[in-house]
Amino acid sequence: MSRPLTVAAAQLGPIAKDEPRASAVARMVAMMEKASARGAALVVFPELALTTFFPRWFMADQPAVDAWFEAEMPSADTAPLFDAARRLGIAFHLGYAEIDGPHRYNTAILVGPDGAILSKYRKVHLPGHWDDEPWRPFQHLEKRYFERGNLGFPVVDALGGRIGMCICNDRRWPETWRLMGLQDAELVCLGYNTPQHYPNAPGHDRLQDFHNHLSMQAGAYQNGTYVIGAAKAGLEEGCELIGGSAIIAPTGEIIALATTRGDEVVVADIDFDTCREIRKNIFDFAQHRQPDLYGALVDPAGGAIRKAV
Ligand code: CDT
Repeated sequence: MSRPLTVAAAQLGPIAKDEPRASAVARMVAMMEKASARGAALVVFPELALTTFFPRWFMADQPAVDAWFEAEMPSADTAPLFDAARRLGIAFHLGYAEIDGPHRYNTAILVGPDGAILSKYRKVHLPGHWDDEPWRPFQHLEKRYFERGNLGFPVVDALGGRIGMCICNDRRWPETWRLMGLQDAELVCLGYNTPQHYPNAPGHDRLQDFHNHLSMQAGAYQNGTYVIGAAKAGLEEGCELIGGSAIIAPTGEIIALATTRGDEVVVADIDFDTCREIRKNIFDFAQHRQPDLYGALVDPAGGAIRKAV
């Protein structure tokens, strides 16, 4: 049997601090049109795709923070994405800052070709710090501006396969992937904003692209799932963001790769049935997992194991 789908990663180049959402949305609609012309039925956009990556600035004034958030989806600014989905018959994945009553999340949605929201995910592994740290060349205040996501790691039946989502830093954590693997995910969509420079460990700057692909390729292989990773890339307000947007097969192989740090669409043909080759052989969870020995993974004191031995 075969369950084919043509999919796209839509990498965004930098978005300036003063670039209106309508302008970013127009760039994204142009990429949806390109992806559709190349046969894609799904386009994945990056994390926080509607604006510049605002957590790089410390803001004490809550209304100033809230100006970066979306109170409704779709809104007047984002409606053109939903209109394009319907006009082109194409699904999309979008990352944005969500305000829900008193709660604020780093969120991603999967939208069907009819413009209906099929699934929502709120980022769990928030990186960075809480307080103003002016020594940094740029800050990373996700811990301050967002709450931890409260929707788990949903995997839904859509577009002929089982589709899950995670966001940026989540991709570095094996638990993210396995929780979706346990739900038989066949495609994981994710967006990222990853600075080339990591102020806490500058020795890792040369490794950022490697660790990006390492995390996504390992997540794909160890769970027998496709991955579409879409970057916000390039020099954004003095902060260089890596590119490397990629579509990855369940074998862990990269099957499409962006080569610029600007707006770029990469497309690949996938077949959800390929996931079974990995899941029925190497990673047959029912046959080979040993969950009775994995308790420390979910024990809050798990980090103390080594000391206790
Ligand atoms: N956006 C995001 O999650 N970025 C992180 C940067 C880590 S350094 C604070 C990432 O994992 O790429």
